[in-house]
Formats: sequence, structure tokens, C-alpha cells
Amino acid sequence: MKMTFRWFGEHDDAVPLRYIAQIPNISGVVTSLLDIPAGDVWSIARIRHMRDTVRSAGLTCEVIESVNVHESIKLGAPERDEKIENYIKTLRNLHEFGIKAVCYNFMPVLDWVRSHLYFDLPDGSKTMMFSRDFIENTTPELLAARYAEDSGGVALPGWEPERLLYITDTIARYADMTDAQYVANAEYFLDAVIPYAERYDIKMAIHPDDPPTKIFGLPRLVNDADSIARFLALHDSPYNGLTLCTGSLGANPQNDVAAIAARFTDRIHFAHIRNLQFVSDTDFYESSHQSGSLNIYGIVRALADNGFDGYVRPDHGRMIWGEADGMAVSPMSRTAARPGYGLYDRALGAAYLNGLWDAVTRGRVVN
Ligand code: CS2
Ligand code: MN
Repeated sequence: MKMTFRWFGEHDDAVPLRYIAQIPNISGVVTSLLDIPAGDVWSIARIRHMRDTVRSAGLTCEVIESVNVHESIKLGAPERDEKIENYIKTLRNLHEFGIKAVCYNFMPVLDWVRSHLYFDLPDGSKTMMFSRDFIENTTPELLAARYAEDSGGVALPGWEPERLLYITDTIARYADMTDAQYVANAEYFLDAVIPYAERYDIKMAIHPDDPPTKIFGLPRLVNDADSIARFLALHDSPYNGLTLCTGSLGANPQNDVAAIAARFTDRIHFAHIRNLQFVSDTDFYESSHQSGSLNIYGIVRALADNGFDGYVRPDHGRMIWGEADGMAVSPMSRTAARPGYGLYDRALGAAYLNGLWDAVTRGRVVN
């Protein structure tokens, strides 16, 4: 297990790299070039600068989250071949700088969806929340406006301004898309890209749908054991793998996340580990890594028992210790902290996960 921490880049993150390097057992950061639009090639110069910046803090830069998939690929539109070629060029360039894993998603138009970015908990912390009723009574446009206002102008990954410009039109383009067609579009992408991932030794790790249920009538692809098995079989290679996002999969109470972790360990290259607290069958808030409805111990144990040796990061944390006070600006920087991505609760999460990992693996006899 290699413990990492998500970092959004020198101009886009309130948390300095040197603070991340002080968290026990952190080997590296998971980062991205957020300003490059999906479908464009990541240049050698930009990748080199990103990698060198991370290394100068004594951290490794081996995982990218995300290289986003252009909408034409998800839609199966004519421009997809050119965009897939660009994706492959980006993988080639990332390979030059020692990138070992790429997390991406295949969710139409939108990435993750929440009803609240800063939901107040009784202990004074703030956290993200999902209310099914709220989502069913809003529109993607209203939600995007709400996020823009609540986040104090910080671009949220998955809700980047260029994506939002065409949100209404893009959603309309999915109106006639069947689930079978959507799966076929994913297969087309994998058949083109995975042979190059093999050549460049980059493990592709798809992120599950978040939440793992239908949103705004859009197609869904990866959200439970059956759909994970179907996805991995579309192109059967160790390089076609999964990001085990416990909070995404766990948002469906029918999903046994520990069983999913155990069943697919050899294809899980990256794990996002977080907890959530259900307040009803459909609604939840993101709780601390230790306390919530999911059995994080059972999930970590399932990974360890099955020989997991990929990357892990603590996923979303609450905003605690005043980190989201005022304008959601961190006391450490003038850059606003992103909801879910403050320093303190994620650092606590990393420490908890490190402790669990030690407890389940130390003293084992290795054959
Ligand atoms: C992440 C996703 O912050 C989050 O919720 O888990 O946005 C994730 O980075 C993407 O889906 C991966 O492509
Ligand atoms: Mn995740």
C-alpha cells in the first residue's frame, strides 16, 4: 500500500506541499493539470514542471487524477478518434515522467454530485451532503450556480467552467442514449487506449459513478459489483483497472464495499477511502474516516488480505478546526479550500488508514 494525498497544483490548492510531506507515511501526491481542457494533449513541459514541483517537496508524482475523457468519446461522436489519439499522446508524455497510474471517470457531463457543499454538523464541522429529494427537485444548471456561489469562486474538479458552458446542450445529447450504447462507447475507448497503457506501463483506474445511482436521467456505467465485472471484462487486461472509491460505491446501501474490494483486488490500482453517514436509505453526509455507516476496517482488511499493493488516498474530509470559516478561505493561504479537500480531516483520515493497515498487516508471515 502506498499512501498518497490529493493536491490540486501550486496555484490551485490551499494546502502547501510541505505540509503534505509532514503527514506520517505519505509517499506522494496525486495531482493533475486542471486547466488543460479534456481532449487536449498534456505537453512535456507542463508535465515536467508538475513533476519537478512535487519532487522538490520530497514527494513522488506517480498518480494522475484525472486525465478527463472528452465528451465526444462518451457520446460516441465523430470527433472521438482525434480525442482518443490525444489521450494516448498524453499517456505517452506522462510515461516519460514516471507516471504509473491514471484515475479517470466515464460519467456523462457531470462528475460527482452533491446537494450541499458545506452542510453544518452539530459539532461545528462542515461537510458535503447528498439529498435525493433535493437533487430530484433541481436542475443541473441550478446546481452548478449553487456550487459556484458556495465554493467562493474556486473551480471544483468535475465542475470546471468550460464544462458548464455547454451543460444544457450536452445533457440533451444524451437523451436517446441507451445503456448498451454507453457501454459500447466505453469499450471503444478501452480497446483503443489500453494497449498503449500496457506499452507505457500506466495502470488505468476508472472511478465509479458518484453517486452510484441515476442522476438527471443520464446513463451510468460503473456502480456495483456486476457493472464493475462487466466493465473490467470489456477489455481484459490488468491495465484496465478500477479506482475503489468506497464513498461512491458505499452510497448505495446494497453495495458490500468490502466484498467488492476482495473480489477485484488484483484490478484495483488506486483506492479512495472515506466514510459516510446515512440519514435515510438515499441520503447521506460525508463523515470522518473512522465514524460512519461504512466498515472501513473491513474494507482495508479485505484489501490487505488479498495482497493489495496499489495507491491509497484518504478521500473527502470534513472542514474542521475553522478551515472553512468565513469565505471558505484556509488560514494557511489565500486560496480557498475546496469542499472535501481541506488539510486537517484528510490528514486524520490518512493517519487512521495507516493505523488500520499496520494493525492488519504487521506481524504477518509473508510466504
Ligand atoms: C473525486 C472525483 O473529488 C471527488 O469526488 O473522487 O471527482 C474524481 O476525482 C473523478 O471522478 C475521477 O475522474
Ligand atoms: Mn473518489
